[in-house]
Amino acid sequence: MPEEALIVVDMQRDFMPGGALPVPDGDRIIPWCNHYIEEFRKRGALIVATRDWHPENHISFKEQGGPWPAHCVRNTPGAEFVVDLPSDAVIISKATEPDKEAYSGFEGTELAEILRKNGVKRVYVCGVATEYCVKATALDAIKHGFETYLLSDAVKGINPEDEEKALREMERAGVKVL
Ligand code: VGL
Ligand code: ZN
Repeated sequence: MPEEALIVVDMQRDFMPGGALPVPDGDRIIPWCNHYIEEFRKRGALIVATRDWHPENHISFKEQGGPWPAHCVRNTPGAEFVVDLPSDAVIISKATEPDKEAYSGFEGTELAEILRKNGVKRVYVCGVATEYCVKATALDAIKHGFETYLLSDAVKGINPEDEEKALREMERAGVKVL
């Protein structure tokens, strides 16, 4: 049983430069994420990829009174992964219901059960955006009792100050920032 899991958060086209909700320089961490996917796969870790998988009328979209432009609408090119995932990667779709927002990969999904069933004790987190979905996922991982590491060279935030704050907040909660 793999004691470890790599959780790649929301590495999707709409979060990259040119996408609907771009994370500045988000594409610069693609090679790092791919590197970790390969390394963790070699050491037998479970590879998990979360994705924002919104319906067209999602509550977080401006048209519905939410904070964000429409992004990562399920089954559209903007929702596609931009990293290379092995065929046995576990794909976790989140925020799939019109009226529910979910930044964390654990929220409203089976992620905690899947990790537990696979014997996972330690999780390593990378992806975007640091101060939103990465932070929420790492904090929930701690709450669920997993030893949690942040691969800080393979995360990217929308706003540098918020990203810095998010890193401190994760550290205070017990996330080990590598
Ligand atoms: C995210 C804003 C809206 C994220 C998702 O992946 O961090 N941010 N939806
Ligand atoms: Zn979203």
